[in-house]
Amino acid sequence: MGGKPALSESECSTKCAGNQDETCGGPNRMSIYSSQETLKVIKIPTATQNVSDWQYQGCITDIGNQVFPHKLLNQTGNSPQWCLSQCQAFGFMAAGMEYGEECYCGDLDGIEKIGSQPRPESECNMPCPGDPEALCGSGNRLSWYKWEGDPLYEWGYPQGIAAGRYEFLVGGPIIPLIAQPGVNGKVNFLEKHGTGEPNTTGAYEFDPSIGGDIFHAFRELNGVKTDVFCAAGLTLPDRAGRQINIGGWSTDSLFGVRIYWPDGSAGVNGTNDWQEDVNSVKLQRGRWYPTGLVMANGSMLIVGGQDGSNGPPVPNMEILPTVGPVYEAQYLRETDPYNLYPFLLVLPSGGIFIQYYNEARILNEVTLDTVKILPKAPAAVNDPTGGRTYPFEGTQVLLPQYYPYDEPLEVLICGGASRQPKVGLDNCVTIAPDVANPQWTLERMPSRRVMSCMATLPDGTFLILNGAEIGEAGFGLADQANLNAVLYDSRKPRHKRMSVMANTTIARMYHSEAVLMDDGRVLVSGSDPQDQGKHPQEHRLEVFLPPYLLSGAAQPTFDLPQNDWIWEADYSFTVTSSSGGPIKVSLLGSESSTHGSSMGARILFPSVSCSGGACTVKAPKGPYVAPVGWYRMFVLDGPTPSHATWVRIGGDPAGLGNWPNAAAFQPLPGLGPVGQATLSASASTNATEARSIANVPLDFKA
Ligand SMILES: [Cu+2]
Repeated sequence: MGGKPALSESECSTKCAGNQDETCGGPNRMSIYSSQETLKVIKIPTATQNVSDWQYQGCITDIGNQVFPHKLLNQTGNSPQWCLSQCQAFGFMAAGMEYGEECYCGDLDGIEKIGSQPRPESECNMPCPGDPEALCGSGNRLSWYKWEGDPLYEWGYPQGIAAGRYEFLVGGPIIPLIAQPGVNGKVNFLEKHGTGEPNTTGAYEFDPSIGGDIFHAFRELNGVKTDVFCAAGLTLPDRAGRQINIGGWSTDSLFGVRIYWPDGSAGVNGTNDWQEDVNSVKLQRGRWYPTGLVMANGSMLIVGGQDGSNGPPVPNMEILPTVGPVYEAQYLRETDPYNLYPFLLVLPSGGIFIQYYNEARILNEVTLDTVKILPKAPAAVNDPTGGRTYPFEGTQVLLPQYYPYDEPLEVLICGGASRQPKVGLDNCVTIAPDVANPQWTLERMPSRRVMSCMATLPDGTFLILNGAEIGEAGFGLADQANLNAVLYDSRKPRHKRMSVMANTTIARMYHSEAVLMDDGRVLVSGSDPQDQGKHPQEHRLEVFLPPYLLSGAAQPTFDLPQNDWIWEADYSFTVTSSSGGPIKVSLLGSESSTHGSSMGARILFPSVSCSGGACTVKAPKGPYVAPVGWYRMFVLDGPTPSHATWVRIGGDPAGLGNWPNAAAFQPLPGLGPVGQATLSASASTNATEARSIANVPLDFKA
């Protein structure tokens, strides 16, 4: 420490006591021998002034390690180079080293918040273990640096109506575990057993056109026989747009397959109930916390879960309607219990994307074998073992696909949690799975969020909301509700896409949901935290009004005569808009929201041409760009969306309209065009080219 080479060899001139022919140092001089070829002389450590665009700022106090809150420990490798590059990768623009081995990442406001004070340079005097010529603070002293390159993130802070607005909508009869918009323009709610008032059926349909009238806004549905806690939901591509609910909690519930045929219309109650008979139609494996996906061939892939409360993992997948045995996936076994409600989607390449815990891969849609393993998703700067799926629970959506759909599809995942300690992640990650060498891009979020929800909006933006800053998903395991909504706008440059929007006053913790309604508002529901009363069991429904509904512009209207589409065909519609300017069309995949998982969500912007109010839209390419199923079509007049009209794209190739052919599920909608489904409920005339499930190739079929 502090040694340096003497000016001349002659300063080591004292003869050695045991051998007068050799010299052994001199006054305050040491003769040094080394087993290395050349001895590396370490200079007196000094503060490194800059590392790329990081600039050294000085030595400051850091009592309690709070100035920059994200702590990394590196007992052998800490250095300005190492520490600052870690912080930079996760979007932190202030950082420092302390006590030699400690690295801290944070933000500029940390210094003021904590009241940190400058200290003489001499107090930051510990060399860095990874670079002993550099200084890394000392006890309670930070050598701190500021990023002075292009900002690593820029967030928008819109004011007034540009920030959107939360509004109270209506009290609810239950806490919906699942919220699912239906082809009848209503939103279906399912609750886990016992969340609502005693003796509810656990199933209610909410009619947004009635809205705040609690006595008429909800229709109670019967027929759910087992517990949907915590199941998956999808909309079937059949002509009726039936909703399916899959899996659940314990015994028969685990195997549950429940179906609802949405009927009625805005302001008019339907009469249909849920249908369920676990003795005639059930999963092959019990699944608590599974995910479902309508595949390109029109049948369903159901993945993962656990065998009930505290049960063993169910690290496999199966097809519905049932064909073949289950497909075992070792990677799901190895990542249990952090892979529940995995994220699934159909890729334009024809593969199936799966993201689970902090891993992701592409599966062959026929064999379900892995085609490509993607890099691990980064989590927290100080914890690569954090994750994105339950219980670390972030949310995944797809970024918009624009005609002619030749840009690689990108997946967006926001929020999640680190493992040690369990803290919400303050970043989103994106990846384009189909490109040759896919890499995750990380963008800082303005706040931490676990149990995030994300609503795909018709203008191609995404509303990130709900959840908590601390903890993980599950009962009583999270704290510090995140009351702020963030808007993610994929049309802006990366790292500049997020805006801090309006706040709510209602904590939306575990089992809260957010779905877009047909009128363009976002329905925000639930919270079932069971945390000894710290946060309420939340029955109130709110809506979030995005800025596009607050501008005062009238929502355009349109009339679409044909809503049963085949890919790449042209469909005419007429638009009435107040601006008379150019319009756009978006198509939003039907979604079911539970646990922050928006199963089925995607958004496409097809080609549109208009002459006055007479327009033509070209249906997207299928079935990998726009998988079969129901979509909501919106017309956009500038930023302002119309109400949605539901369209089906790609027919019902798996013939689900004739499934399940069991007594409890009669009448079936049958096959054929959309419009007639309600006219002849039990007819099953085959008007479209249907591919039966038996013809769906599956290599692993027994
Ligand atoms: Cu749950």
